[in-house]
Amino acid sequence: MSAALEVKHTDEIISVNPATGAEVGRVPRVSPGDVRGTVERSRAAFSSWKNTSFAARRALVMRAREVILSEMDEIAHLISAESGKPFGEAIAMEIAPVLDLMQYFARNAEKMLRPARIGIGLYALLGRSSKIVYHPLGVVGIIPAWNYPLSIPLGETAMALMAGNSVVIKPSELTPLVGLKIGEIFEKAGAPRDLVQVVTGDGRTGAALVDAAPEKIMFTGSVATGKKIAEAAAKNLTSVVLELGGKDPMIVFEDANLELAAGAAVWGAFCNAGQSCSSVERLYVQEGAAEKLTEKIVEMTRNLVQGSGENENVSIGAMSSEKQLRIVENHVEDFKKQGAKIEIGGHKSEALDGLFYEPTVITGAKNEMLAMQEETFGPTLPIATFKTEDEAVRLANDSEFGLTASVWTRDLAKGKRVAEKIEAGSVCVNEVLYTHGIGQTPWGGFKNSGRGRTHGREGLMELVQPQHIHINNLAVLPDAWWLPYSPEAVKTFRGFAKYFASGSVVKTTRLLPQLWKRIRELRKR
Ligand code: TXE
Repeated sequence: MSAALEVKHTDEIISVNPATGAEVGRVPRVSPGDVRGTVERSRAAFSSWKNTSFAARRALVMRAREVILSEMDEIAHLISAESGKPFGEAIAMEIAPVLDLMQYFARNAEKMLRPARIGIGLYALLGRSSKIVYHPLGVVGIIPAWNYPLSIPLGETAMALMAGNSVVIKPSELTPLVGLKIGEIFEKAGAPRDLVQVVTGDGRTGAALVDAAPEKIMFTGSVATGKKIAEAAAKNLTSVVLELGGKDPMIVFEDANLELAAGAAVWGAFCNAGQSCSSVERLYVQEGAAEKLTEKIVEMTRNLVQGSGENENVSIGAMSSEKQLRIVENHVEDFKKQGAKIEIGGHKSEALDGLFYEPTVITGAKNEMLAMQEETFGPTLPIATFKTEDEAVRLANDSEFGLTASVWTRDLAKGKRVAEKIEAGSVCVNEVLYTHGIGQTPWGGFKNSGRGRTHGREGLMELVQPQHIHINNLAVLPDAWWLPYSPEAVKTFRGFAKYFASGSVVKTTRLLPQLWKRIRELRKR
């Protein structure tokens, strides 16, 4: 592969189109000192933004949507040029879902973050009440990967802003111009100065952002880098949300609609050239349906056009980097060595220059094989078989990862039962891959697939700090547990343990005479 397709290590990063090797643009590699300055400016922007009304925040996010809509094709071309994905896929899988997420949080964050009264059981009988108020955190540092260079950081940015935070994004070194575009979108939308800033660079710039102690880090990428970030963030007690890899299983039972399941498997494994954290990386089909399903999958795969993302007839674009292509080659080689069969594909595309790997269907896969355990992140679809429901669940859960999964069956009761047994953050029945696009629902993984959640109510809660406000609405008597202690106090505390802590009003009435004695004792002192 030509050197032009590598990221060059100079004080600037040259972004190249992985489909053609052509330069897309150049950006600076921002130094650690400048990153610190950026975070300081972000903190200053936060001090005003945190006081804005939800209406003002909503107006900004909705204006940013308008900017995106007015530049939709230009943005989709940029995504396609930097990442290699088809132009149409950039619209379908990045722009449309993030626009939906933006309008949802713009319209609903206020309601979701409204101060809420909470039930405090018997303490309410003592005239107390409690409510939760949600405060913004401060500076949110967003470190995304290259596979969804617009939708992941932009969605997190919109949510962070709605919660009252300021944002610093360190985009992937493979897609820095899309990252800068996010800053430009908010600038055009009239965001206050320094509210959304973008620092371009590689891992060192990312590490500098973590070291600059923002209040939160939202990271998407590999497990190895996720661990490094968690360790570095711990020095400042910065909390992190980690969206790491996946090895997502698709389980197809004999009673499934095989035509649909085949289409879902082909899209789920090959869209974005297989570089989605929720890609179908392992397909388990019940023995009786294996032959028919495989035939359909191979036939559909044969008809897919691969090429430059600019061509609207292209379904499979280039891979994002040479490093990623090598991983796919190694995994396919391993499948071959271990005795699995390549049904179609299995090579770097010879007919095309650039980083293209043929969509590849493999049968005879076994969980013991390396590529059934490590994340491939490429256009491969390994197929294995199972006999029983229990075996399917066991095979699917035999992984260090647990991001998403899907279960295919016409028996919805079985589908739901199996779904709940799968160790994954998001499990679909008769659907595949796309739930990251539903911004209303929480996104995140079990096991090594991550920590914390993005999206949904749970994701919004990652971007605020809850404050408990507790009020003694009567406040005329001392509390029985105040100092000084005495034998009367100890008697009362026993009563608290036996009656009050039971949660029962009836039992607690037995405590009242003793409670009154103790309060009188305190008042006399
Ligand atoms: O990710 P990295 P890479 C998986 C996939 C892929 C592998 C490696 O299996 O093959 O990860 O991809 C920044 N401190 N996923 O190398 O290195 C870096 O600049 C702070 C799954 O691209 O994790 C980039 O912005 N930041 C995943 C981001 O981290 C650092 C999506 C991701 O880089 C840093 C992508 C450091 N020390 C890859 N080092 C998914 N869940 O979707 C690097 N970075």
